[in-house]
Amino acid sequence: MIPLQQTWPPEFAARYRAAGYWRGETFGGFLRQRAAEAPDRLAVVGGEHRWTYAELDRRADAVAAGFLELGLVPGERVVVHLSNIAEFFSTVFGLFRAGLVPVYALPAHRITEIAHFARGAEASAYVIADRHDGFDYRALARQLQTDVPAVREVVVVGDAGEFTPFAQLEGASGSLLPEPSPSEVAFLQISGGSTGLSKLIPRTHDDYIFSFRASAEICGQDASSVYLTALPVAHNFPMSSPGVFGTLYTGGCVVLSPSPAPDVAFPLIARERVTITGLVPPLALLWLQASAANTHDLSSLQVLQVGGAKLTPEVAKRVGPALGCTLQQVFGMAEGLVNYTRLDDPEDVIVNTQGRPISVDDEVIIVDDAGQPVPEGEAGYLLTRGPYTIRAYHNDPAANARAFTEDGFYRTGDVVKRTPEGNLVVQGRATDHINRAGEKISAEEIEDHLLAHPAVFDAAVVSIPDAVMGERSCAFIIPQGEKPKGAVLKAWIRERGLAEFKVPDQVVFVDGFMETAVGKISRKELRAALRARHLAAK
Ligand code: J2J
Repeated sequence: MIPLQQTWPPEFAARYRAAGYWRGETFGGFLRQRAAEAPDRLAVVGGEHRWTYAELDRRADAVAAGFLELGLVPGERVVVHLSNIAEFFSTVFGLFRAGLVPVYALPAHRITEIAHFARGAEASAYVIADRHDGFDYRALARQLQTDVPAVREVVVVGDAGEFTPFAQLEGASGSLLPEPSPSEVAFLQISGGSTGLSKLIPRTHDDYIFSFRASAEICGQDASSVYLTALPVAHNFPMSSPGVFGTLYTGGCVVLSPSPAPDVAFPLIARERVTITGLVPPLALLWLQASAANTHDLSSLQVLQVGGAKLTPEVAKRVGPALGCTLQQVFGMAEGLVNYTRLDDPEDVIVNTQGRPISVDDEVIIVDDAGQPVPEGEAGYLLTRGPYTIRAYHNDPAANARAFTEDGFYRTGDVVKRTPEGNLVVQGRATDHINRAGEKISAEEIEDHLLAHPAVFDAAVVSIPDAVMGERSCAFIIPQGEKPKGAVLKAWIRERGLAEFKVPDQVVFVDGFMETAVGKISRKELRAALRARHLAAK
């Protein structure tokens, strides 16, 4: 098994420790501490479950023992593919306690993505719920074990069929293992996949705990905070900015919403007296629309965070008045750096910027094509390095060579400007992915799948501005032989086992890509030209 690592040069690590960012805490350790301090305080509300800190702590121990009884050994990786259910927490804290490494997948992922994560992480187990949103994850598990036989264990919350029931793990007991080292990799997060397939992001206990502890402070969280998980819990934003882990770190309560739809989330806010939640911009828009006819008591809500994609100032202005809370813009990435507008920032900053980094040791530089810093206030590529920004992806030298500078800065791919006060304003991006309502789609990945269809001669997938989603995906296709129907190509993407959000929103057939182009142009230039031509024709 390829060892997991995430290392910072010793002088940086020493600095981050000396500054008190890395405190030697672990996931398993902080939960133990909260449970000792306030055993009866509510930690997690999800479906029928209402678990106190003591209850969550006890369940995590049992599940840890259960995983070890299955024969898994510390250091092995486990793909966790759960939606917003309480068992997500007993699973991941159980894995942390057993020294096993969760690999976080989103509910929308399907066999192609899951097999890719399982292979890349060399996973030996897979945790699912039986069904969610009309989809049977056990069928996916069967396919996974055929495609990736190294996945020897499947654990199922609910009706397990031929697999191991999660209830068996919850009933286990066994001797406890020592806590892992805080500088070890705690889990693998998934990258937005800006080029090609998603990459695996190793995060350590030390660096990640710093990011959500500091985020919780910025967001004014304490033991009285109630965080509503409206987005999928495994996404980095609701997980850590400050999200569910920031909330549990400060002794607050996490409420899991099975859906972000206002008719589900609003009653939960009222019932559980939710104080903070996070949304992507299209959902914020939906909540604003729904607030006009809302009859639920949303008065407990203090902060609505919006991030994952650019929020327009017009929508940003409406949040406070419509929902009676403070808007916080969040511009973050699973690789590390997270920026926030602060709760007491002037309205102009909250509405028009994406905020500033968590810590003074987040180094941010904005450079031009030649890698030289741009004059202050001008737009350029955002590079960053700091106490919770990774220095490398897992086992991917080619991606690492592209994504990191020689002195360890991560190339975010985002084009930003910095205001005189130090707030960042996202202008666009250098990489060619589609940010569809906060979900990132790699153009290259979808093009490769389209090219595998016999009726496709060539394909280019581009982002098109969309009033609701921010961007939608459009596949330009040069057919081969008889022109297929657009619906056939969309179905093809689904059949290839990809997440639904990757199915092109629009398919446009063209005779050729660049009739006037002479010589060879890059895919990036081609996509830009197709987008421009398509928009001009409107
Ligand atoms: C514009 N673009 C944004 C914003 C992210 C907190 C919040 C979000 C993420 C996330 C996250 C944006 N305005 N407010 O992990 O902890 C785009 C940028 C960025 C990419 C990262 C968190 N907020 N983006 O969205 O890894 O292009 O993380 O580089 O999914 O989303 O995507 P992801």
